[in-house]
Amino acid sequence: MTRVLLTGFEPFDGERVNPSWAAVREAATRPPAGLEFTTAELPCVYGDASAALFQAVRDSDPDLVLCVGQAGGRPDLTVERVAVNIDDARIPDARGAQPIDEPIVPHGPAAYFAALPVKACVMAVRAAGLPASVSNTAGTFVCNHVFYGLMHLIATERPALRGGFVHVPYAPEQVTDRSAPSLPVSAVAEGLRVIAATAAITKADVKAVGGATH
Ligand code: PCA
Repeated sequence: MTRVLLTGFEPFDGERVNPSWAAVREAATRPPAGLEFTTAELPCVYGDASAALFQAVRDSDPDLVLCVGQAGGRPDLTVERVAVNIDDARIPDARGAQPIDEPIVPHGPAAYFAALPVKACVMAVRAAGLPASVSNTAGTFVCNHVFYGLMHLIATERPALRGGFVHVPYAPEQVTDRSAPSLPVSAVAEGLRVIAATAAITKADVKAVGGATH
């Protein structure tokens, strides 16, 4: 059995739902064969979010961690390639903090790559009939903060752990009155299952086109 920790976020920025947590919860009701899922909901708060993640890692001692967050405006599941060592908030977090240009880990590496076969994960989601792509920025808000915290934990304390970050589109109910892309939560949940199953069995990433010109 591969133990997988899936995390999602609480709603933020005035939204009533966060599709990341809704999809994680739904995915966990039907884990793929050979995988055992545990879940945690993270607060949208700098510092507290990674503390909650680290506690969940201690509690469930996973082999693989997939952190998931909402990326409103993106049309597809995006598997993040890189976490950067910077907090630069465009909006305040759920506790009102708005750090500007502060390192997440003082003197830590500028960036970490995901410990995930990102291209293989993207290809597998597409093969399952769902839209996905590689993303080269997880932003500089709480999602990137948690992603960098996870990668720093792997680099400094848990070298056997694999993990990374997936951003997901709005749920349809969030965009009924605006023209923004969305994906049903059940489709996102299926994509997360596929990513977890692919990451669990893929040791070396595939060489496939997935780069960006900008
Ligand atoms: N998305 C935000 C934080 C929480 C979430 O779901 C982000 O992309 O940073």
